[in-house]
Amino acid sequence: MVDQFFQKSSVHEELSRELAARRQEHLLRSWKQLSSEQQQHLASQIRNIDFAALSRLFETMESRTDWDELSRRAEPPEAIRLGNQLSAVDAQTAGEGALRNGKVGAILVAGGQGTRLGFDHPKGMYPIGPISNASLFQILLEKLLAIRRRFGAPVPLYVMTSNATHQETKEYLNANHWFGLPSDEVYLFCQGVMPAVDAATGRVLLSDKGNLALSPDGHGGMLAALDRTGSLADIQRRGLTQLFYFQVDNPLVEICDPKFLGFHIFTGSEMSTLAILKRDPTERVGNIVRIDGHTRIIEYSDLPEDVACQRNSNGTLRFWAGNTAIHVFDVAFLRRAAADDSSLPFHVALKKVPYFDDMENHIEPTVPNAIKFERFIFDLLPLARKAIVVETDPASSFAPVKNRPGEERDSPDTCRNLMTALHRKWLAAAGVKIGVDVPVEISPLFALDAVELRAKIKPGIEILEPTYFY
Ligand code: UD2
Repeated sequence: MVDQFFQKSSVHEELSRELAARRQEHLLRSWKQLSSEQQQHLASQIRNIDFAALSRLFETMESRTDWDELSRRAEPPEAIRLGNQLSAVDAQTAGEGALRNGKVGAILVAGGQGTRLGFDHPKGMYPIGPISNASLFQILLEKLLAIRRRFGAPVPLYVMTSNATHQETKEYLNANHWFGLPSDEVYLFCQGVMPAVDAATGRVLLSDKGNLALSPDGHGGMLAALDRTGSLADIQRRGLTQLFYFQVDNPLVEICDPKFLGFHIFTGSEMSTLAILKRDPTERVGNIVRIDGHTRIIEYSDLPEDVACQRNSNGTLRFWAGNTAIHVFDVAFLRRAAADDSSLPFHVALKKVPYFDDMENHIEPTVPNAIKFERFIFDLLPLARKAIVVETDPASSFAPVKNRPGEERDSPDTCRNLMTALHRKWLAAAGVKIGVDVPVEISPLFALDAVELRAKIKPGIEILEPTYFY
């Protein structure tokens, strides 16, 4: 007992010394009220924080990127536009070859907390199928299964979770047997966390007596997490050369689209991005631009409105390229970037973060009170020796679910409408007559695209009531 007591007090002394030097000693304020297990848990959280780096981040956050200056040096990106994809056939062939040779993997980022959606489970579990109510995970994993079947080769899937989503995601996917994917081809890896700090003082916030206020470290956390969890080594072991990257919130994504893969491969691109024509200047997507010869993405919140509103002589938006957050990465590029921890800068965001104050009260702030630190994966773009941009039609590939039902944009309703519109278009192209406003839904396991559907369905049939093809 004495040893244990001595050990605990020496842990406390050691932590107190280190934290006092960083003006973070408040983190041990309730130490004595914690059980030894809670003390160990808090101690390990504290030990995982690089306080020197954190205070550097906090002290330098004002003098960070001058988005205004950068935006005024930006130009529209060079891109393979929808109208002139001359080498599309070669691209399709190159992409299909890579898939058939088992050289392609997929990365699904699903670590976000999905706060805007108001759904208190991992977003991938959200029921989105217009008729089936299939979850985002089901639709996305069945798309991958359909690709696997079409090209007759594994497409290993790496799902990034976070401390906010890992356990529930693991249980859900296990309970659903990975929606038909071989379990040894699906990897869950957990991204890192960053503490939230008080916006005025830089002091790390406690979420309760025995826990720091920790949040996922941004989808850019993928780079370090792939390395730390051994996923990058597994990717290497499998001999994968390209990774198709997509977000959990977009069920229209054309996962492992061979044409996009092919453009990436035969142009020698190291990181490729699918772009959509923005609907309006302030659409809440990142802006793909070119600065000093490098492709970069300036988030909508960082692009000055007057720059976003600039138009060409023909009236089209000068900065037209919206970031779908659909990428292809060369594995060699990711390995090179992962070897350098400074590859990805932290972005800072002023947020409302509930915390446990000095008087041991739980506070729900009504105004933003804290700074969160996140890395964005698209900040890898300027490090790529070549980073191409390929335009895609949003109607067939982009229907994100971000906001609560009833919201005007990027809501479950707008997403379901876009899914229904696309599948109605496929059926009409196959010669099927569909009643006005009759909802239809096509499972990826029935048909991945209009061509596959046409080969499976008899022209001339009539659909007059809600129909789910699966
Ligand atoms: C992202 C892009 C935006 C545009 C839009 C397209 C950023 C900052 N903005 O907006 O430019 O491309 O998507 O839909 O990326 N995620 C994690 N871990 C994290 C944070 C996020 O896995 O720590 C995942 C999250 O599960 C989701 C995706 O990344 O799949 C995007 O998440 P977001 O909500 O942060 O980005 P959003 O939707 O504001």
